[in-house]
Amino acid sequence: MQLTPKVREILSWYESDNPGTKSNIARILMQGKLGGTGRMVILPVDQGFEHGPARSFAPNPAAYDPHYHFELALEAGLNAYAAPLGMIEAAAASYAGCVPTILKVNSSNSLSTTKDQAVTAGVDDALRLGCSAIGFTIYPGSEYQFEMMEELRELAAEAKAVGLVVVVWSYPRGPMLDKTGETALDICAYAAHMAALTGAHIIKVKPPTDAIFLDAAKKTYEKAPVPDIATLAGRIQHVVQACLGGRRLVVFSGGEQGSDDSMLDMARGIHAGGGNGSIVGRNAFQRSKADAVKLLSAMIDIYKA
Ligand code: FBP
Repeated sequence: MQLTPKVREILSWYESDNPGTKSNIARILMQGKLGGTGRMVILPVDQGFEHGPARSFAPNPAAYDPHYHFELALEAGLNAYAAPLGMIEAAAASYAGCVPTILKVNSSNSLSTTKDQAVTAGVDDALRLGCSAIGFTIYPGSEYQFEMMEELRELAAEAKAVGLVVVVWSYPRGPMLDKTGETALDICAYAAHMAALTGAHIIKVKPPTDAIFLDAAKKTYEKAPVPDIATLAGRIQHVVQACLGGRRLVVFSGGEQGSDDSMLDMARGIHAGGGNGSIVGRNAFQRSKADAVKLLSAMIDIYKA
């Protein structure tokens, strides 16, 4: 496979990584309809763990079947599919080598009152299942944030040593953050930066609002305002900058079911701000397959432009 100049450039950002990890980054970047562009659309299906099976799959019961998500990722021409151990194991043989997979190695659930996640899979599982990457969530701001970061340190070192990619979901939450704070621009950029500092190759955050939450940061933002903070593109650009000056891949999550138009607007903002793409779960698998493929294709067309 001939890598495009864009993918070669991106690989050059990862100066300490071995050929195995670089090959796996390339595998994700070269896959699907956005292959070679440096942009990505990824399907994450860990909501069954995080929110429960009915809340996740009842809107489109076909999505209870683990095979469905591989088919969706393939039909839509996505770059990768991310899921917890059981989902990948249940379809591993049928789809071996078809689409790069990201094994989600920690998980939370809606029965917990604490902002923490359990480690539910390991690097050995990722290798056994032919995954390109491990995925790990941190909750900056939670009472357990430091333990989560320490777990990530160990798993990331192990993954990198055997040539896997590390994808970090960085979701601020915890006692000092209200709903506004969780997606405020300063907090989102901070969370993305911390993920980059833990050694993530690919960073996943929620799209930021124009709120500035931390009192300690307000003065700085007043003195050095974020250009175009009123637009999603301006805010995305700030988050990209926080990802080691744009030297790390950053993708933005889709959120709860929204209209096609709202998803396309989001993709336009991410594209214009220089983000590397979207990681869209509920807005993909809660629609019928035909509707999901249509929406994802329209998003892909925006990223291709
Ligand atoms: P969605 O596109 O469905 O929002 O998926 C992205 C994601 O990060 C999932 O991987 C995760 O399960 C979910 O969001 C967590 O959502 P929330 O923070 O709303 O519980």
